[in-house]
Amino acid sequence: MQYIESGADLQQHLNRLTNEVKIIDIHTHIYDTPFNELLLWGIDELINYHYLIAELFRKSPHLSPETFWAMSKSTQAEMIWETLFLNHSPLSEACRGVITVLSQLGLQDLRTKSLDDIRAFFAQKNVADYINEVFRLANIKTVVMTNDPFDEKERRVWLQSPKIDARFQTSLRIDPLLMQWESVACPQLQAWNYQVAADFSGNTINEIRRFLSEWLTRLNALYLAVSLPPDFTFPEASPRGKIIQECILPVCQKHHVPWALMIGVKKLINPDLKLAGDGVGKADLTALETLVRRYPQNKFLVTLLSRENQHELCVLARKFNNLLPFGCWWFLNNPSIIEEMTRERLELLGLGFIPQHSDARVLDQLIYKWHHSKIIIKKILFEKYADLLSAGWPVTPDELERDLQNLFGGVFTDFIG
Ligand code: RAT
Ligand code: ZN
Repeated sequence: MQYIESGADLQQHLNRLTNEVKIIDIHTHIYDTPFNELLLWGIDELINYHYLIAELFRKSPHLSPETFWAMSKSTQAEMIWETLFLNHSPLSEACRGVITVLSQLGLQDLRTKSLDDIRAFFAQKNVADYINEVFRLANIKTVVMTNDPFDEKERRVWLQSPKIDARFQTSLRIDPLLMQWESVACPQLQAWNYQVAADFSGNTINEIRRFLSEWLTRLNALYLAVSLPPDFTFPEASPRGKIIQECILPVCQKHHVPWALMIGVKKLINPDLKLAGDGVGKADLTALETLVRRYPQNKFLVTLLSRENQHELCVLARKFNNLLPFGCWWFLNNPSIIEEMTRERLELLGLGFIPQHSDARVLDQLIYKWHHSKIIIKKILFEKYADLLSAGWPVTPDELERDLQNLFGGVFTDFIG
């Protein structure tokens, strides 16, 4: 058995293995080609990312949201490019991401290029080939899409039984069912001929179950997902509490799929900013504790938006093996916080967590989200394996490879079974 005995060797093996490991990206917002315009890619989409739109408004005190939203997408991109990249150095994580993508795609001498030069570079690409190129550069094995039957454009595609590339896996996302039962989900289900009533009379519960079952089956979904506010509580005497208890939990159990809870988003705290207008709040994890304790037959994938909740989540996961923490979500997907969270999770959970997901909304973002995250994860892994070596437990290259494959995919596939 050949052990890795020096820091230099450890570094070398980690460099090689983090480059080579194939990633399962368990939460994204990208789509395969049958979804047509829902698949976002290219420079204008990259620049119009909602993370950057929020940054644009900070730097443009005289820009009104109405004016901005009335512009064409290309004019919006020009304004963001000029404001965030040319008039200031693009130091934020989301800005740097655009630069990483362009560099990794092979665009050289970026400082000599205009936005139109960059557009010309993308104009030569064919989307099917470009998906291959991005997956190769980011070393992605599969991505899990976020599939929302309440999105009419997406629903229409699903009803035509599209042929989906096996690299694109699915998850059923049902926010309106829990967050807007009376105003959106109930009337929508009625319009789709489910026999439901806002007051849950008659056959409503069975019909909601039928809706969930049909869509889990239609999508062949790996999990069911929902994003929840920080004040989420459970149990709760509300439509949300009732649907969770009587529909979500039993249906997930029956289909053997985990329920992914993404908790901590304060929707539209600045409505003028639209998708860029959401905020964050610290959650009370008593609700999650109750769920994982009361429903040992259910599996829960959980990501929390507030930095302050992360330690508590790790402790809860130590007590309940039906709970799997995943990713550094949204406002946490920044080097300093990824570093802190990854270290904390390794210390409390060993290799029993999913360190990252990309949340890519634009195909090309897979490149930077993974490139940036892997640098940090590798750094923390080096530190932890070096500590283990000092403590008297050197590992072999094969063991290192096994561990990395678990972190970047195996833990998830084992959990979903
Ligand atoms: O990170 C994001 O892009 C957010 O806008 C959300 O999509 C979030 O990740 C979610 O899935 O709700
Ligand atoms: Zn997301």
